[in-house]
Amino acid sequence: MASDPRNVEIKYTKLFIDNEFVDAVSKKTFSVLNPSTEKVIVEVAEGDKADVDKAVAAAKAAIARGSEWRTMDASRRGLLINKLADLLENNLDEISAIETLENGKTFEFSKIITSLSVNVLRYFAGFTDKIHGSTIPTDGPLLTMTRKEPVGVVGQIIPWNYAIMMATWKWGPALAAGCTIVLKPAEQTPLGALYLAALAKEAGFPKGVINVVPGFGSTAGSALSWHPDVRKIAFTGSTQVGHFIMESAAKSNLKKVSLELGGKSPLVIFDDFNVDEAVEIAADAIFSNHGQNCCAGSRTFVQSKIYNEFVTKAAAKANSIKVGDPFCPESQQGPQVDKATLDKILSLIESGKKQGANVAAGGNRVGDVGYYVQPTVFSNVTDNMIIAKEEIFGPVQSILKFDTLEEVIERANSTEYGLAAGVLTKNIDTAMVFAQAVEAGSVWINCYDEAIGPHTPFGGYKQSGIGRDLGEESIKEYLETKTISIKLPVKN
Ligand code: TXE
Repeated sequence: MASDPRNVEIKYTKLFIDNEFVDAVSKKTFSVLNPSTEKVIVEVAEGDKADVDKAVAAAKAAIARGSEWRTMDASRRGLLINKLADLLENNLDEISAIETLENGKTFEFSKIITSLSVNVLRYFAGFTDKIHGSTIPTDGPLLTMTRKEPVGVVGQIIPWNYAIMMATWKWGPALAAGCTIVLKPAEQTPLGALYLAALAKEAGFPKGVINVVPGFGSTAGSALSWHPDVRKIAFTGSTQVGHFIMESAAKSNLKKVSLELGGKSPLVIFDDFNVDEAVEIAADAIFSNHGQNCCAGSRTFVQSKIYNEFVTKAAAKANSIKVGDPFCPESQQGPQVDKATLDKILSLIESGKKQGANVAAGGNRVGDVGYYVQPTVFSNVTDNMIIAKEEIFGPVQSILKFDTLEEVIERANSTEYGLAAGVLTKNIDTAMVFAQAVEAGSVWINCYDEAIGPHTPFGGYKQSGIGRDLGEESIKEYLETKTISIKLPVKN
């Protein structure tokens, strides 16, 4: 890699179909921008329906009866996934530099996230030969067993906030189950996924098992979710697009659907918890990855007795966060991913000001080049304000006041989202009552955002999603269960 990671060479800019990098059928390209400089990094081939058709055909051939992939020993599939993990690890700095270049997260954070992605692949590599059915004591002289089979070709559509990690979250369980893949990365961040595709080829995956088609949601993404030969679609992104995906699955071929969508997750802080520690946990919960986290703790509920002290300290904490060039080691927050995201965040900040919330810190854009936003803290936020209801997906902390456990459970749950929640208290009863009552797929007690690793299922209640990523549960999303019964001459 170049000695300055900013100058990392971009080697892969075409669609990856059938183990080859190819131009789009239309020959069209689109620009990938650096959110820190607003300059074009590179032009990338723009996939559309014709390219999705080609990629799905390749993926279908790769899983046809008698194909190398379908007849491969499960243990060998595991070796291939492990090889991919090794290659990712060996190229960690380079791929992390690409993530920072196209996404804007700090280089230090990119490296942490890429190494977590290595762990994800290793976890699923270990699963390939441990996926088994059972024998069932049916009535009559029968031997009945279940067999787990891959669902077939899967379409995967991912967002830009963790470009590499989202690809590994989706590829790991799909490959462990024996499926073949067409991935559409987000239009803002196709480069990391293309790099990963090149590593998959180097690892030795047979052609057609993994295909990557960069392009836009309404064209390439939509073509994938409507495709009649795609048997399952896995999506991470906005709740709005989640609705489109469900609709296309319903109206095309009833493909299976798993969705990991947005959130407005509550972090509830009781007055028996150390305020300084709570401020740190709450800041990490909202400001990590510039607030571009589906499970961001974006509603900070603080009990009345410590409310004022918490707000003062939370503002000081936000003011201390260093915003700047994501490749600079001192930077703790880089730019937001693109202009549309910046504009959305700034307009939501304006709505907070207009609706009477108090700006305790930040509240503005930083500079006029690059999509930088000041870490922002709002106090005196009430449940009816837009900033307390809509997913901002930016570095904006909204602090709400509460008095009782019952009240805060009710308010925490009064949202259509249900991805995550946190509670900080020294009282085990309070913690457990909250954890059991809150409608969320992940709940953290006395921490936030911890243990999102390969082992733990991750997903949402209500309109935050359907199905689970990660953990053993995620593999089930990619499997069919076949029941086979054999008539025997005698029961024994
Ligand atoms: O998401 P989109 P965007 C939330 C967050 C953010 C907002 C908008 O609040 O501010 O969504 O972000 C593809 N058919 N989250 O616009 O549009 C698209 O190309 C098929 C939360 O980036 O949902 C990209 O690959 N695919 C979230 C992916 O969907 C379509 C992470 C996500 O884009 C499509 C990202 C269509 N019609 C945003 N339209 C999380 N859960 O972490 C778009 N896409």
